[in-house]
Formats: sequence, structure tokens, C-alpha cells
Amino acid sequence: MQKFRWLLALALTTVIVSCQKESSITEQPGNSSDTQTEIATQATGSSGSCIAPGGLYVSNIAIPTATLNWSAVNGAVFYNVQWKSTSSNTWLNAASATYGTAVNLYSLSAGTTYDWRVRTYCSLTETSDFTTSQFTTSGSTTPPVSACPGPNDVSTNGTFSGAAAINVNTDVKGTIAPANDIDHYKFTINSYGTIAVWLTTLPANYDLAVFNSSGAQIGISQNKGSKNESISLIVNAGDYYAKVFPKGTANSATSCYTLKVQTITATGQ
Ligand SMILES: [Ca+2]
Ligand SMILES: [Ca+2]
Repeated sequence: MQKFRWLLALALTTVIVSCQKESSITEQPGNSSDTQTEIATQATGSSGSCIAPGGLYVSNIAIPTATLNWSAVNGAVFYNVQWKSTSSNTWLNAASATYGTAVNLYSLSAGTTYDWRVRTYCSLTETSDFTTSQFTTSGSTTPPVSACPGPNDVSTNGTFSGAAAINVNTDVKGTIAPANDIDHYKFTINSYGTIAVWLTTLPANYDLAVFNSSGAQIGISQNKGSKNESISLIVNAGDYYAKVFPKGTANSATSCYTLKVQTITATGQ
């Protein structure tokens, strides 16, 4: 079955590509040709027995990106997803043929309303009607200026017990100042998997270590100079600590480091 689906996807892609060669292709800056190519919709016809997707919603809207989601359809071989700015008449392909039920967009603008639609392919030539939805991005492309140091670099964080709790997948700004300052942060993992802890924007030689809830060190990164630090770990659910500490007397009262706990296959809070 998997091989059959793959062959159908390949055949469909070939049909779409050959149609595009005969029609004008619209390209917009800042996006791959794969997601920006105008699709020729006449390649197939719709049939009443092939069910259109439902459950459309948009997640992770963070200009310029967002994720389009829909519910799986019984009998679907793959899906075709298209999008456009509501003010445009030209549909663009977000995915000509995808097996999944989510597709990322990469070149969204602020304060703009977008249409998007998805249809089911039940075979190479049998499609459902499109289900159409709409979303609007928020007004500003300028990320908020983070305070330096940020609110989590608390005065008590020289020890584990004084650490502030930070959110995963969020930039945390802090300073190592005065000399010999050490900063601890607590974070919580909800389910087993991989995480990466990053220490970037270093004004001087700072290092990074990660500890479990018992205070045992489970990872350390000590690169030279102001090179970034990173630690990849496979962890169970539980509380953990990240420690930012200087090499020697490295410090800066004005330039912040950026600490981030990235959940990859793990989940956190
Ligand atoms: Ca500090
Ligand atoms: Ca270092």
C-alpha cells in the first residue's frame, strides 16, 4: 500500500510539473519555488465519493511562518494544500501532494488575511472538493525588545533552590555580572524525549551545564571564547536545571546571554 501511495504521489507530481511548464509560474521572493508555484488545477476532477478534509485550523502563527492543519480523511491517498493572500486571485501550492495532515507556510506578512484550502486525493484522478479556511496574522513583524537582563535572572539564582522557573522554547536573557556571578534556571519536562539547551549571544566566555532534579550534572558545554554553547540530551519527565557560569572572571553588566531550552521530541512547559 505504501509503495502504491508513493507511486501515485510521484505520478501526480509529474502531472503538476508538466502542467506548470505550460502555464505561467508565479514566484515571490523569500520562499522556495516548491511552495510558491502556481498550480494547474485542471489536472483532475472532483468526485462525490471522495471526502473533503475537515477540522481545518492554523497553529504556530509566528510571522513569517505558520502551520496549516486538517483532519485525516478515510481513504485519502494524499492531500493537496493551497494558499494565497485574500487580496490575491492566485492560489499557490503549499503542498502538491502530502501524506501528512499539516503543512508549514514560510513567507507570511504581518497584518494580512490569508485564504487556504485543502482537498483529498482518493486516487490519482479522484479528488474531493476543496475545504477552504482563512486566518489573519497579527500586526507587527518587529519582535518585542527583550529586557536585559530579563525577569528570570533573579538575584537568588546563584543556587538551585533560588532558580527561577523558565518556559521551554523561550529566549531567556541574563547577565553574568559582577565577576563570578552564576545563574541557575529551572525547567520542567513533561514527557520523555530529546531536548537541546542553547546558550548564545555571549559577550564573553560563558559556559553551560544541565543538572537533574537531584543536582547531578547530566551535561556540560565549555567552548572557547564567546562561542555558543549547546547540550543535547534525552531526558525523562521531571524538573531540570540549566546553569550559566563564567570562565574565570568573564562578565558583562550590559550584554545579555540568551538561554533557551528547546524541546525536540520531548515536551515541556
Ligand atoms: Ca545573573
Ligand atoms: Ca564558553
